[in-house]
Amino acid sequence: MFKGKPTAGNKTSKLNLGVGGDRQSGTRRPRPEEEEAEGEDGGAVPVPPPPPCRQIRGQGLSCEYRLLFGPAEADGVLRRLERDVRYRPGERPGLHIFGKWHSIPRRQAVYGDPELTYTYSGVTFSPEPWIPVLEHIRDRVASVTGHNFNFVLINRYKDGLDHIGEHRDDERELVPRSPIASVSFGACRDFVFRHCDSRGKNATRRIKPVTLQLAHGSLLMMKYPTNVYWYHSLPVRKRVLSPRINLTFRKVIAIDKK
Ligand SMILES: O=C(O)CCC(=O)C(=O)O
Repeated sequence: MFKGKPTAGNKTSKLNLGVGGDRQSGTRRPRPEEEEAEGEDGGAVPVPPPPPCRQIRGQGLSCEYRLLFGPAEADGVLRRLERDVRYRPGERPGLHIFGKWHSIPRRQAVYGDPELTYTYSGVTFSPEPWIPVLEHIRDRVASVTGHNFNFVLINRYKDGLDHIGEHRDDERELVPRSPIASVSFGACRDFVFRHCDSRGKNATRRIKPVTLQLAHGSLLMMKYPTNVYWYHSLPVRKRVLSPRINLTFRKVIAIDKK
């Protein structure tokens, strides 16, 4: 099992997601139509209910969180990700921010449909073709949410020192108003949303940040208009010693660069 220690953030509102940890906690009784279906011989076969999901709401914040994979399956998926995902070290020194190249404190890879490209902090990525483990996760997300994604950005954090700074996923290649499906494996890490009006010295409003803990095998659906109003980050957490892999599935439009 791959577990990190969830840490306490004292200035943020921490949501008790109720489906946290590594356990599936079915809090509501399944409706009768979810309980069984008819098998080929006319006998009843159990149909698993969809995983329970929590709504996360704020001013312009609209997310859903659920455990998508049980612990054993999540362990297997993580092993396959560690074995099969190819990160591309050395191809670029990092990200181009305010005219300077910075090395990034994590490893990245992009996979997706062949005709797509995606520009992220000044770097244009061409995706690698889909591989079976990524298709497996993508298809599970589609079956639970009804959304089909054509692109995935993968971030691997070797431990709690690796992180991602505050940003919004507002790249012009994204299909307008489309959701982003964020699937996590490995160490449980804090994930912080901060409203755009409450950032830094020029904050015009006081809206509490929202901290979630993204567990092994979990899915966070970030729905419109979350990315218009809320920045998100994965802060440093020194007590986390094990790796984490996060996959953000996106709907990307092919842009004619001519
Ligand atoms: O690792 C995470 O949970 C966050 C990743 C992220 O913010 C991104 O891919 O834009």
